[in-house]
Amino acid sequence: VRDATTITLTGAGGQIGYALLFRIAAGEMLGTDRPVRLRLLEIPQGLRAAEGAALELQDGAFPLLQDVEVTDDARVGFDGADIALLVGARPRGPGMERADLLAANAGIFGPQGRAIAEATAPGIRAVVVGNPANTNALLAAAAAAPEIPAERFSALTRLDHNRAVAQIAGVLEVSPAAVDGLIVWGNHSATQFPDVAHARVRMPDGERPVLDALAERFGGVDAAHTWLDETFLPRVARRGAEIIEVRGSSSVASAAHAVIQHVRDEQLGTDGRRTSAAIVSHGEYGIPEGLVCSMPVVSPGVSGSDGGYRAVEGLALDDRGRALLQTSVDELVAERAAVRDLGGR
Ligand code: NAX
Repeated sequence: VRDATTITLTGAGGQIGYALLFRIAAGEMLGTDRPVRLRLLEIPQGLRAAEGAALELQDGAFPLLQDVEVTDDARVGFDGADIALLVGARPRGPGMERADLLAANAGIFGPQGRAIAEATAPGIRAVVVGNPANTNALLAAAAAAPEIPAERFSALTRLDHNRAVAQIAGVLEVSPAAVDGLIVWGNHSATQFPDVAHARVRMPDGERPVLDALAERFGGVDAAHTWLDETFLPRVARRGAEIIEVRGSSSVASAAHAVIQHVRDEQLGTDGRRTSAAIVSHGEYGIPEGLVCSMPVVSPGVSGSDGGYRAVEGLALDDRGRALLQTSVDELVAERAAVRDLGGR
């Protein structure tokens, strides 16, 4: 059994927090050989809900759970954290413009970035879930510099990735495990680009590119592209809205599941398998440097301050793909411009 890992969860009194905590305590995120210490960071209005979750965690009598602390003080909350799950964010209120939303969250993620730089363990990895996730991650990373390399921050697009895999698996009538190499590019928003160009699928009669399997399914390459453009892409990009419409509330358990997978893959490694995560661009695929943009990634796992997600380079994008990625990148550039000088030091 290894030393305990300290995990700080912000927004621990909220819905995703509630869906996450018990799975972490059960060892589903880091493995059943890793004891965990949980720090639940909330704002004053959320403290009682987080305290209630802490009582229930106690009632789970989880063998791996060493300690739970609930606080509304960021310095206490991030003290010694090895992993930070930044889920708490300011939701869009009635009549709130997107610019107001960006500014309100800049006021959260800038200070949290500073607190992370000052209080966490040297190998800290932070994933931002709270929306607008990519730009919140950019702000937190900027505020944590220079103490913490920007590469230690990521934003969650694994839910989008899973949604895309599930749609492909559904239409081809295979298990999601048979679909490999799909990529979600861009922003965690309706402009995202779920890309199947490099994906492969194991069909009962052999493995092949997803595009070939779709052409067989729809009776031709053109019909496959029509389905991708008119059904698949909008369905994946607007799935969050569909869930709200049907369920009457935003995605919670599927989001928590994606967080578990994102962190597990980053920490324990992907075994060379590609997945999608929003990471800081170094100019890969022409994405402007410094943007937190979803792209294909692998992780060798994390050991000390090494490892974590890195971009998979060299995959070809055709004209359609380039244009779709550019639309999402333009949105990220606009978000960055809107929050420049907000939230930093
Ligand atoms: P909830 O409103 O249920 O919970 C949010 C919690 O965060 C609340 O308890 C609130 O008190 C707390 N909070 C607010 N500001 C805080 C701060 N400064 N420090 C600590 N805690 C703070 O929302 P929930 O359904 O849990 O969703 C959380 C966030 O995830 C939202 O921003 C949501 O938009 C985002 N999502 C992101 C997804 C992704 O794929 N990246 C998908 C799911 C989800 O929509």
